[in-house]
Amino acid sequence: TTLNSNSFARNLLRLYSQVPLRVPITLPNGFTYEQPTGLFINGEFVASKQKKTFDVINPSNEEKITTVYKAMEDDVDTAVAAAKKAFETKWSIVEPEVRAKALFKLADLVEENKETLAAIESMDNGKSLFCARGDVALVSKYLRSCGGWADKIYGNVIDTGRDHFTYSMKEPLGVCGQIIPWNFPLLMWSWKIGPALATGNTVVLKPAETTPLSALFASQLCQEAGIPAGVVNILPGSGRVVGEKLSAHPDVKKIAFTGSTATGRHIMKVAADTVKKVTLELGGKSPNIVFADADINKAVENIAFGIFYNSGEVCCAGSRIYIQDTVYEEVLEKLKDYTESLKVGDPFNEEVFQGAQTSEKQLHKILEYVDVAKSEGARLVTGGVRHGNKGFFVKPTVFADVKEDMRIVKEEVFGPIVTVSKFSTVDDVIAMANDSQYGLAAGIHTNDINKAIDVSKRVKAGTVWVNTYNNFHQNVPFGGFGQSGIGREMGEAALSNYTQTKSVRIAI
Ligand code: TAP
Repeated sequence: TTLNSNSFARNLLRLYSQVPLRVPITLPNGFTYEQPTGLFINGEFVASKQKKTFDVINPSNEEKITTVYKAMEDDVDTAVAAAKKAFETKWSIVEPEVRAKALFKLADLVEENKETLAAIESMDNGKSLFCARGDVALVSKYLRSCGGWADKIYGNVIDTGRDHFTYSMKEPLGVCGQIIPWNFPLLMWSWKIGPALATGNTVVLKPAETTPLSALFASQLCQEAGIPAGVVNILPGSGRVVGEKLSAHPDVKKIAFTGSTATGRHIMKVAADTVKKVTLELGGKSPNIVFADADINKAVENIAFGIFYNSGEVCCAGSRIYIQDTVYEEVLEKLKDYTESLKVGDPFNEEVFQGAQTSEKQLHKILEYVDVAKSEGARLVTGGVRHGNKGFFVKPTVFADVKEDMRIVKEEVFGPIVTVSKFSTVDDVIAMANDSQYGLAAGIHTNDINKAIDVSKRVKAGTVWVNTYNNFHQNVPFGGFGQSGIGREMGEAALSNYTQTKSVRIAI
């Protein structure tokens, strides 16, 4: 009885002590802004039906930032119904120019709010302001690019002889469920909603539980941009409840997911019951190759940027470095010095390159991989420890002299840890580079254009960077070969994830 009355009291307390739907938050840089904390459904911030909430933690100081409402299955039903209605009555039937204008306006609003958005992202995710500003810049460019596509979704007139008139159209799919990770919360929000909205779909998006703040803040900008109520719905909540329900929901016609390969595989299975279209952007273990004829100093900067950018929490991180034998010691020495020169710490310090890992779970996962690498016999060149004892910081870490069958070479760590291997011939390094279940990206550093073209052709990866790395552009498709995913984001390629072809034959 005591237990029952205790839980009754707890439920009552939950129902009557509601979290406000907006709270003032003072950012670490001293600025104050208003953070929405509700679910964004049908153009309004609302409490979850069951009044459940969760705390959002700042990974740089381990303190609570705020509490937000946590969506449950019944909230998913409400949001999907709102998105379905908005699809049928508004967004899919307007002149495409209306969608274009709204996306252009949204891009402008992101630009106008760029410092606030970058600061929210740094506070919530732990990434340095330097990285967060880069994300926000790409967000506005990408949304603008989507606005440009919105009125250029064309079908074909197909010659089928004199007795028929035949044409095809590209139609939207309907309500799209979108599930995004915590490493690029705002950027993934834009990669998901941009092409979906441009092609006339409506969305229910679930941000990662660790990082819900920027997507909630940005959904107000959707309203301001004139995107009708119900077109964009945001449901903070857990993957196992909200993500699962979206993947199974019969009124959700498509799932777009970015995250781990294991979760992607699971989502595909759940979505199979209702035969949803599924696009996946998953993990990676991307090779980054330095040939002896490269500009060595530039190559060193690129390979360090390739792994330590965004604290190593990048699906396409160049986490396997391959150095040609004749320059192996020289590059390794320079990489060690360069890595040790990178400033780690408070993301709001303008000089900091690498901020905090996003969660305590990631911190532990990364440090466990340090132990794995050591026990496998990899040579620790630098790093390999936590940085400080408050906040989830890890020193940029380099392991050399690894063997290709070690777990540290095979498995995605998703942190600032890189392995370095030696190779002698082009054929050898291609075999090593392609020996992976993944195929998201690859880097090549050489001054020989023929070698660059040859290796780019032979390496199995969705993106190949030559003499650069982690270099994104809104018009360039991004996505994986092999178990790194299905479908491409950005550029024209992203549009086909959100349209279906209808063929019409008229007998004359
Ligand atoms: P995931 O499980 O893949 O999380 C990504 C998103 O999927 C989150 O929004 C998550 O929700 C949701 N999710 C989790 N389980 C789900 C389910 N059963 N159905 C539908 N959605 C579900 O990744 P994680 O556990 O946070 O991180 C583990 C590892 O995944 C990392 O160490 C890293 O190796 C990899 N990872 C890769 C990427 C990219 S971009 N390739 C991104 C993140 C992580 P919650 O809010 O409940 O977490």
